Amino acid sequence: MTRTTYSVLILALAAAGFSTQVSAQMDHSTHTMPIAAKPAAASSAMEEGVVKKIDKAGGKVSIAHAAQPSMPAMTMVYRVKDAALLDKLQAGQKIRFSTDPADGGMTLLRFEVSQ
Ligand SMILES: [Cu+2]
Repeated sequence: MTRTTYSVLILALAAAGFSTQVSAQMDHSTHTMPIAAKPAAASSAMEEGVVKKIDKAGGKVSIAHAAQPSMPAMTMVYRVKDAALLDKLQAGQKIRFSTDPADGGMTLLRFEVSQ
């Protein structure tokens, strides 16, 4: 990301009242729009996805999530609420998971393996 686009992103997020979320890692910038427009839309409902990569050092996990009302299917990098979750996740797992609406759904709260 160039310095210019980064600045623009900061301004856009600040204007939307999300100035604290600048460091959030997203694979798709489109994710920002529904979050900023409708915080309440990011409910705690379970989402479906497939675990792609676990980054224990970074405390993150990549999940290819299924299409949702506000978003097409895509792979996104999530933080985890509890680092212990990273020990239970395995690449290739099909899971149902919930995320934290407080940060726009970018933090994995819990998951269950689906068959
Ligand atoms: Cu997404």
